[in-house]
Amino acid sequence: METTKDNFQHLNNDHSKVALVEGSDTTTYADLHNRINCMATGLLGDKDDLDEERIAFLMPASLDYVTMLFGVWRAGGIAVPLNVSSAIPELEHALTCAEVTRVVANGEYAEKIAELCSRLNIELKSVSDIMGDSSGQLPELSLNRRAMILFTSGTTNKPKGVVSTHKNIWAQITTLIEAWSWDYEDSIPLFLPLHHIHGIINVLCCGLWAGATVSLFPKFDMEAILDEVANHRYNVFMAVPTIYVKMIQHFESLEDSQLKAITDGFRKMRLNISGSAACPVKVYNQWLELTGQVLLERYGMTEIGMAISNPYDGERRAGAVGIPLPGVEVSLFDDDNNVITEEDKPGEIRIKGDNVFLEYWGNQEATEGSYHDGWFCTGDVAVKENGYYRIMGRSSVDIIKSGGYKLSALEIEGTLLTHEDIAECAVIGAPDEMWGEAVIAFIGLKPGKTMEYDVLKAWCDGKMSAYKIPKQIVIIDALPRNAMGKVTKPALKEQLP
Ligand code: MLC
Ligand code: AMP
Repeated sequence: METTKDNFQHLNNDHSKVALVEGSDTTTYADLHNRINCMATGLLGDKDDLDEERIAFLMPASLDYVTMLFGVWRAGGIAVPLNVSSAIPELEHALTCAEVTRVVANGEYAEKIAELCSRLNIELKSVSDIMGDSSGQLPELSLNRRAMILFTSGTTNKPKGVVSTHKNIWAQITTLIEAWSWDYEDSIPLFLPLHHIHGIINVLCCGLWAGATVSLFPKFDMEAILDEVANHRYNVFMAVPTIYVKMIQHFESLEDSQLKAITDGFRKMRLNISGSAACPVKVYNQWLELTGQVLLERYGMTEIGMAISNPYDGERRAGAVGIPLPGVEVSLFDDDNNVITEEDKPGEIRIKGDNVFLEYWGNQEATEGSYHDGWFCTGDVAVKENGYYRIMGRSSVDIIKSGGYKLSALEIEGTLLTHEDIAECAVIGAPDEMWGEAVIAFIGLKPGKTMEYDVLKAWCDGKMSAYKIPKQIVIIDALPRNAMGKVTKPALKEQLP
């Protein structure tokens, strides 16, 4: 039987290389290994195996976060990393949907979630409450066991829980280790949210698998990160396009010497990667001009990890996502489910491979509906041009990508419709230089009502994560509808101010 015990070799060895940096604190691989084992032992209590118990944790990137993720894995549980910026109704959905039985959080995050845990009758503990003093016997786990649930928005109202097995995670990591030449000498900053695969798999897990050093930031603290870049602290950098746009804008405010120090820091790196949303060609060119780095763009999804990437060695083409990663099968299909073999003809991207997730937790219908003939259907449309895939967009107008976050227009509409003055509404993503797409809500009010944007924004606060709150509202007499009564969102896009 293939088991997880051979994974993360560097995390299984007692060596003194620094694994994590957090401010001025460092943790070696040996200390991290011990801490994870103590956590796994504490989580087990008197059990031999957590048997896929769902254990959620609400904490930003930190030593505790890493301890929880790997501790739950080693004890045989399913890790459910929660979004630290979620509003309470969103956390409630995640906890109930994944049937979580224990939540781990410290300090302000424990305070945030305490009332909810008590209402849902879920045990809430801190890291120190659980951590054992020493490491005990840990279970041997088959690679086919479930390991993690991440929430992803889709064409349904509420986010679905994507279940990945240890084998899926192993496949998602090892393909990137090979394709991007991850190395023991690498050093990378991690500032992305840790409830999504970009931060979890591409940065944290690949870094620790390779034996590299990962510097943790609780959020994208641009000045602190750029200071370290200027100090030549990192040789690999991974971010969403919005972050490159923000840095390029920030560079305009710098004095020449500061700018030179930072751009030199990037210039000396071995790799800069962009993904999670389309990287505009303009940004690719600006980054090249400023730093000399040819951005490597890649394409992925929560359900599949990374699937397509520009090559590490070879042409990194602007506006394209490249070729299938090792071990990942990619095909384009037309509307009649026929494989497209010729170039320049668009079709839906479908994926096969060990990287593809197991199921949506507790939602067999959605799981079955997302496959066709054994292929996972991504809903993304692409075209192959001179051997490279180029993403053209998504088949659903109800999915928005803003700042690298996938948002469901239907979920945002569902919340807005609970406002007592709103009669009808439709949410769309409008092209935006900074965010890729910005959330815009078209709102029809009940008779005699008026609405100010700031008042609605304040009302949304606490009901949804800040990045889902519409950036703009358009008050409209009546939403355009087709003969079936369905709102025609493309017509709305044409009415954008
Ligand atoms: C923040 N804001 C956003 C936003 N993030 N608005 C739209 N979209 C977003 N993503 C808003 C806030 O509500 C706030 O509004 C204002 O911007 C400033 O907030 P901030 O918190 O100071 O912003 P910042 O820290 O700069 O955050 C921007 C960001 C962040 C780009 C760093 O959004 C981020 O970390 N995005 C990465 C998401 C990610 O990892 N996606 C990967 C998913 S996995 P106001 O009005 O209050 O000022 C995946 C698969 C794959 O996609 O292929 O990788
Ligand atoms: P998520 O569900 O949050 O994992 O987001 C996955 C989605 O992000 C994909 O289905 C794509 O729509 C989008 N995406 C990821 N990488 C890229 C990219 N390089 N270009 C365009 N879209 C991307």
